[in-house]
Parts: sequence; structure tokens; C-alpha cells
Amino acid sequence: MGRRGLFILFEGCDRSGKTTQSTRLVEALNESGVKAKLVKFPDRTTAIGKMIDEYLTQQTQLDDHAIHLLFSANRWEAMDQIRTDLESGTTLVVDRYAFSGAAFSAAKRLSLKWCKAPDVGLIAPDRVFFLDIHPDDAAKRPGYGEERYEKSQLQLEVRAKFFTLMDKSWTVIDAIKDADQIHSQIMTLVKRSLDRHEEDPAPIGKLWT
Ligand code: DGP
Ligand code: NA
Ligand code: NA
Repeated sequence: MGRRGLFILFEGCDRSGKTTQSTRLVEALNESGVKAKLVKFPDRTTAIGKMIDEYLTQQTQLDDHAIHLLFSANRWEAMDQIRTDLESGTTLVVDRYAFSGAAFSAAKRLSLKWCKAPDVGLIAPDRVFFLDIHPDDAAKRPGYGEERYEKSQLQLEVRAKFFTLMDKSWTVIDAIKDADQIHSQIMTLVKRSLDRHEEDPAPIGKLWT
């Protein structure tokens, strides 16, 4: 049996370049012969995801606790597929996860402990890249301000919450740098993780346990 795939996560504030970098990483891994797939949260295509999309695009209002639980449910409903893919040897590159869940909701003043609870036990990432951008710089990027959370004061608080959630599996990347430079920095680190996993494979972990 071959090795399981790695779970590589991108986190960050809005317009930090996660979507660009996660997409490029998947392409580069596939080109170098590593089976890899992109996963995006929230997944707006499911029934739960459609409710989240309507909330984010400000077509509906929802209580902060209720929307928090919908975001969490949207991750749980993907767990079977994520486990199947990892076990079949596919490396998953994931654009946002439970850390966004905790950071955004805690920034809205829900307790961090309450925010983390529904995501306890999700499959844990092996490595997290935090694309760090100051909200004032993010606000200059195209499209900023269209969705519900894209406001500088909230984003500042989200960024602070992310810093409280980091552990040794995280790498903070200066997201103001040129996209090519960021991509090669990340590719180098991911190759190192893949080599280490090849020599000394780690089992699939559980988040926040
Ligand atoms: P994105 O599609 O990556 O731009 O994310 C949409 C927005 O939703 C973005 O402002 C971040 C926010 N978000 C992502 N995941 C969660 C979550 O689990 N909980 C909350 N409250 N917000 C989230
Ligand atoms: Na966004
Ligand atoms: Na994005």
C-alpha cells in the first residue's frame, strides 16, 4: 500500500492570495508527479454551502451562532471524501478551514472556546501556510469589499485571532511579496514535507484533540 496524501492548508484574511497560491501549488505538484487536488471551504455548491453563500453575499441575515454552525457542518459533510482522497494517496491542498471558522466568529465576539467546539475531531492539517497581509493592503486588491466580512476593522481582529490559533505546524508567509516568489517558497517547504512523510509517514490526525 502506498503512502497517504498530505493535508496542506492555506489560511489568511480576505484577499491574501490563498486562492491563487493554493491553485498554483496543486498545478505544480501535479506537474512534478505528485497526485494533488484542490479543496475549498466554504464549499458553496452543497445545500449547506448555498445557505452560506446567501449569507456572505448579503441576501440573507443569520444569527452569528447559527452561521458558525453551518460553516462547521459544511466541513463535516466533506470529511468522508477528504479521508478517502488522503487514504488513496492524494495530497489535498485546502483553501480555508476550521481556523477561519474560529477566527472570523471570535472576531465577532463569540467565545473562542465555543467557536472551536463544533470543529473538534475534523481531520487535522499536516502543514498550514498563513498568508499574512495587513488589512489596509488587502483593501487595495481588486474586488475587496463586496462580501460581508470584507471590512478593515473586522479583518484586523480576524488576523489577531489567527495568531492566537497558530502552532508549530504553521508557517507565516509575507503575502505582500510577489506571487512567483511566494509560490517557490511554498513549493520548497511542501517538497520537504513530502520527503519527510515518505521516510517517516504520520497517521491522519484529529483537529484540536
Ligand atoms: P472565501 O470564499 O475564502 O472568500 O471565504 C468567504 C468568507 O467567509 C471569507 O470572508 C471568510 C469567511 N469564512 C470562511 N470560513 C468561515 C467560517 O468557518 N466561519 C465564518 N464565520 N466565516 C468564515
Ligand atoms: Na473572500
Ligand atoms: Na479566496
